[in-house]
Amino acid sequence: MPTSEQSPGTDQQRAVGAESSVLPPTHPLVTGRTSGSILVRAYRGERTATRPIWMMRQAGRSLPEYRAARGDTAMLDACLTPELAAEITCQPVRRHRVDAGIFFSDIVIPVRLAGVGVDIVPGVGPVIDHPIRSAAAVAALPELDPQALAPITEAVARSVELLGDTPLIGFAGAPFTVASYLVEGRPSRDHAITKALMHEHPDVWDALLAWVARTTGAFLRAQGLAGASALQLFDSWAGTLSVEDYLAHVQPHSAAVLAQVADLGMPRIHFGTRTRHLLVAMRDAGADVMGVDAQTPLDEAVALLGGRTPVQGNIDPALLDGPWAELDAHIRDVLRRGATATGHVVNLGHGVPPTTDPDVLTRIVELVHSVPDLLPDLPPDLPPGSLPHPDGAP
Ligand code: 1CP
Repeated sequence: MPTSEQSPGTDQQRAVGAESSVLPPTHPLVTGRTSGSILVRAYRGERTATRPIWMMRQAGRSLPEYRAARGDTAMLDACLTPELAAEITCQPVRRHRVDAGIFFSDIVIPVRLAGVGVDIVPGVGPVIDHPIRSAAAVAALPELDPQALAPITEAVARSVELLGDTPLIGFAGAPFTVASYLVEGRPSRDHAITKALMHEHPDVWDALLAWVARTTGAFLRAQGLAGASALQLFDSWAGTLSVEDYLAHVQPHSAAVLAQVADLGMPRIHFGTRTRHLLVAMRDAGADVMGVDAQTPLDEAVALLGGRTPVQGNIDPALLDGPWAELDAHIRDVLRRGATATGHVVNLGHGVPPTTDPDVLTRIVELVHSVPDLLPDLPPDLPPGSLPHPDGAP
């Protein structure tokens, strides 16, 4: 497996699923249904003749068939209704012919399943009944009963059945991003209350993130065991942290989540926005693949990571509504830069905006599949940080 020497975990932990004794014999990585897919091969650091593509937030808001299937069902109820969640998971695969399904769920689902009062308010996002800001509130957080994950296991199994040879990607929110909702109580731009708790009460902070890591790790593991072929950890808001704060207060907890699924032997992808300065630290939390945001050119990300970590990304979602010629040129540039990686899975730099015309997404998939891999020589193993930081920081 071509990952850096700095990345924790042994070769054995990254062995292909077929060699993992943990996965059930019916798992698609074990039966071979998805282990030879271009997605899994690219995640494992192989160059594929056609670049695989999927898009974050490909399921959901941009699709009329999603709005029809969901009807009046509340978002979190839809996630916890296995037939519906599986149907919504498959919709973008049928329509766009993407190379993976992303499980239809949300990062707050394990929090809800543990018994914390949380809802997704239309037009707002996750809202917590009683924000968690004290030692007492953290101590009172309920432990997730593994039985509560039954609807997740069932929805994943149904999705995998419907997807056939197309791999399913499972996901979870990373401790910092999930904790930021728990502490703030709702979406926040600056995460000020969260960062105050981190600095003023580091013990309370650590206890909170350890709870999130256990809870969200169990959610992620359930998806892997039930049939997902890769697992992505979303630390969407980690980019607002300095490297120092990330290393001291966040990385150990994200590492704990990734360690909870290491023995499954499936690719683990780690992603956050505005994380150029954190790419190496996030990889070193135990990721096999790094998701790259729209602000970081892929070839720079590859070099920062030392040249051997497969990457995922990074079409700029801001260009999706613009002229096709500009988007076409941008996608070809992404493919050129991505060709410097050992493995490259094409994606957006962040999620599909709800207003995006679905036909544009289909056209993107067709374009990516029509461009043959450029297969230049791989770059030498560059030391991390060999390219200047864009902000002039070391
Ligand atoms: O009413 C609706 O339709 C709700 C919109 C919606 C959807 C479709 C939310 C609310 N979540 C989801 C599904 C979802 N969430 C998926 C699966 C679908 C797919 O990707 O195709 C995934 C992977 C997520 C993950 C998620 N939820 C993240 C991490 C990814 C990212 O975008 O950075 C985050 C931060 C959330 C929280 C969340 N849930 C929903 C919203 C609107 C938000 C963001 C709110 C904010 O701005 O803080």
